[in-house]
Amino acid sequence: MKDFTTSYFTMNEQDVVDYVQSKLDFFAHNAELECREIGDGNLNYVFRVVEPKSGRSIIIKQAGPVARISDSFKVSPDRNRIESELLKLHDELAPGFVPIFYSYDPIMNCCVMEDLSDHEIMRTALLSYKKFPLFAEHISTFLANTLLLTSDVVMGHKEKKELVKKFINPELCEITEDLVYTEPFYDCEQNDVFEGTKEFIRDHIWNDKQLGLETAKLKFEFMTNTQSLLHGDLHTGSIFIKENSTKIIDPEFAFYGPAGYDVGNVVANLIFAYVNASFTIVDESKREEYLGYLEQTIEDVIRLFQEKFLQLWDEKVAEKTAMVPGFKETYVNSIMNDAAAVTGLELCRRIIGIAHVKDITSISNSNDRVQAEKICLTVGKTFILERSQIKTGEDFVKVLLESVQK
Ligand code: SR1
Ligand code: MG
Repeated sequence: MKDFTTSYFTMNEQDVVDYVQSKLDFFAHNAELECREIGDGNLNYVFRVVEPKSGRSIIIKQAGPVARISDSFKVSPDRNRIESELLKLHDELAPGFVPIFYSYDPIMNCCVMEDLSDHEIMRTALLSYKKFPLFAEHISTFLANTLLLTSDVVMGHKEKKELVKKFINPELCEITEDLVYTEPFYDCEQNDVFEGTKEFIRDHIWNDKQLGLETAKLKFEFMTNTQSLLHGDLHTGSIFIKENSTKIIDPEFAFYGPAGYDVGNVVANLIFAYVNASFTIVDESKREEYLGYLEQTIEDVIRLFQEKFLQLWDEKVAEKTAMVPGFKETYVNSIMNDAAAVTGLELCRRIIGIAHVKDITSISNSNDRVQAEKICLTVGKTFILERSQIKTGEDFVKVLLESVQK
């Protein structure tokens, strides 16, 4: 058996079984265990360990020294510490919305958590046109709690700055700065553009000077506004879901940034599901029904987020100047403007940049895929350029519907 106590190495399935048997007391001593690597994300290795006899299971997530998506991303395995710390904090701030966390190992850069195999990855579920009537309730609670309770509105400012220090995450932030805010907006070598969409991208994105200016402003907002402790990568692949339960996973991109970042990511990824459904549901009435469900979900997420955020503000506000009449409305409006901008950035970067989403890449007819990509880019661009006008859930849906019709 390899030594897990002195120096880090990336584990294979057998190593993980040995690790679980020698380092954890989750299973009985000498339990027969099976392990499979099940990760499908861009960065890490995820192992599911099962004891077939009892049916009990556990997840071990290990950060490798380079990203799975490409060796060119050398990212510190310390991201596993950030993820572990945030899963624990999220469990306090938004109980019930994260997997049970068991342990973190700073030598092996891995953490151990609840197996959520009875849930489904939300992106996959939406691509099978499933509906989750409680999702908007759940995600709005998660967003309002985690974003407000980690901000200067509620926390002591020194205590908050300590948290900023703990969640300094330069390498993962650099990935976001490059992949979300920079590369998609010029003809960067690392971009990965679908051939049929390239001309449209050149004409409507790369050659648009106003868009270039706005994305530059937004990048500096992302880098300098330490408003709330963010999840940092809250797309539908970071959400495990079933009918009555929503669990937010994978917060390794966590850091202090603009609160609208997480909100915008959720909305953009609902829009990817929307665009997918527009092209893949053949039956018109079923298509309209599912699109209507997604429109309503987007509207509800924003509306409920605002309601819960304002309510929580009244209950928890500790900063005197934040009690000044009119301030909380201004504050929420600016989160909405940021959320709109990030919705747009995410819609553009997943089409142009290196990290795509299945919602679009799985559209098998290439003419349809080009059309779908143009819609994402048109909607995305509108969200970025018109962000200051977007305040309510209805506004988000209106931008989507109007841009789809363009
Ligand atoms: C190199 S990582 C590429 C993308 O995957 C993650 O999930 C983030 O979204 C990141 O931008
Ligand atoms: Mg992830």
